[in-house]
Amino acid sequence: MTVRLDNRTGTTFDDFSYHNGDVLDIVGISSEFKGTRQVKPRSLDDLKEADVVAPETAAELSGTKLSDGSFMEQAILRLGATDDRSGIEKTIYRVNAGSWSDYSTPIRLTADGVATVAYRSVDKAGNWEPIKTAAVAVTAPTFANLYALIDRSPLRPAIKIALKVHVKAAERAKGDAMRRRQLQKTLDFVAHLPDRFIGEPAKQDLEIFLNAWLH
Ligand SMILES: [Ca+2]
Repeated sequence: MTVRLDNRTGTTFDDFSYHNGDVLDIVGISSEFKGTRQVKPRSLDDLKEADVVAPETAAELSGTKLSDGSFMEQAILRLGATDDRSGIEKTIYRVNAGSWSDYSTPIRLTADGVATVAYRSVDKAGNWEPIKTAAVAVTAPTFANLYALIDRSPLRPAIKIALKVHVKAAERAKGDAMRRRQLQKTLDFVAHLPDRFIGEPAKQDLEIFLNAWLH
């Protein structure tokens, strides 16, 4: 196959701005001359630098973070892709071992623990970006997580015990209304603890946790 751009198109050598190694998308009139197939561009407008570069997808996480870096109750993951030439065809993602889905709206992650989100985009020329991943830790509002938070917080032993008594009462509460009342009492207890009994990060963590559960 020969590409033939001759001076009948009005193009001169000096007009031709491409260099050795450039990859071009070319359209033109096809013909066959002495057994050789030819493509004849009609003008320089028929030559375009090809899109050979994959898009780039950026992930942005938002939510309320606890001091261990996990997101309380939920994390929102937004994906934004940019491309150098042809533009974004689509962005796809999957959570853990799930199936791939087209990305259209922000992804809401609520499952307790660390989720691995894989994502990539493709441009209109078919260039796929290598798969990127983001590990997202979420702390769900559960009694197990609340006890664990209390256990790892730097609190005086007596305060830990008092807090756990409050939480135990909430855990044993019959019905949702009663549980909420007990959780509210726990929150009030935390809020009124003097600073010398509870460090700022621990207090903040417990307040974030209980508020998320109560909202
Ligand atoms: Ca591209």
